[in-house]
Amino acid sequence: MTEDFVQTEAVQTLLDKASGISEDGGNDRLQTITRDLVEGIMKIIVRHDINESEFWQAIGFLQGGADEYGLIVPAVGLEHFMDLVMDARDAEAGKSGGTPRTIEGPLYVEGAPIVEGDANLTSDPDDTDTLYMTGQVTGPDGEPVKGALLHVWHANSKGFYSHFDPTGEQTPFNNRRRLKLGDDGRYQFHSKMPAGYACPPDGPTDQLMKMLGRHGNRPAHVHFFVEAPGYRTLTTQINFGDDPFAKDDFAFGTREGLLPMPNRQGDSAMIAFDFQLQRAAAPSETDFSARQRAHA
Ligand code: MBD
Ligand code: FE
Repeated sequence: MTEDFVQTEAVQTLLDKASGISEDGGNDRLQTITRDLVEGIMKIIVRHDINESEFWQAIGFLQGGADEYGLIVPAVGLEHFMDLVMDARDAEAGKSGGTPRTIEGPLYVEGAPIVEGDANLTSDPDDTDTLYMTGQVTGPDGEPVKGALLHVWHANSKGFYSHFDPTGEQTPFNNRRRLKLGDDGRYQFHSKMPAGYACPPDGPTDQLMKMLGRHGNRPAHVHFFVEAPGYRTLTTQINFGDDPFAKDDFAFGTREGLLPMPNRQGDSAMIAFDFQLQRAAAPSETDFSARQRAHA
């Protein structure tokens, strides 16, 4: 059998009906996308001779993995692909420059405390080195960005994030803050050094990675959203350049320009990192994406 099977009248009629494309009502864009999506799956079934057992095995995986979609999506490269798509669309629209974007990941929590000045992000005891980070948020001409809010979140020394910690040991918003910056756009914080992240052992993502012959590890990293009036909201992160997984991130979040070397001395590490924002070309560019996010 060849993929031409999908082009037969019986299958094409099925697709028209199943996607609602031949109905008067319904959402046109959703009908078109649904039709293409289902047709794509049909072609894959035929191309790879997928039998009934394998088909239901795949459905079962998607069902069982539902609460790990936030992890499966970056693991298979789709979240990074969205960054590549947004970069390419920006380039087409003549929008360039500034700190590169990179994936948000599934572990942001809304409503972290808003703090000013030299901030401590870590509420809980954690027997590890201290990370000191400083830098400045500027605009395209190097002007300090006024009134910025810098969202920061990272894991603890076990690689666990507060609100998602399987040991249940962390207090709310540990290693999560929103830094309210002044007119000079400068920020400064310290916290307990994060360790790299590993997918929950034997969970759906971990199982998939093993079956693909891959690992489920990320290097130690710190996530950021940077928002400021008149500027495009930036989603990014830094990964530690000296981590063994720095260039082997299962989530494809590490990017050139986002891989600083921590300056380690004794029991502390310093990272200086500046953010450059693009100016918002439309008010909507100061918004966050419509992604559903956890809240405490
Ligand atoms: C993380 O901490 C993360 O940032 C991503 C992208 C995926 C899983 C865990
Ligand atoms: Fe992360």
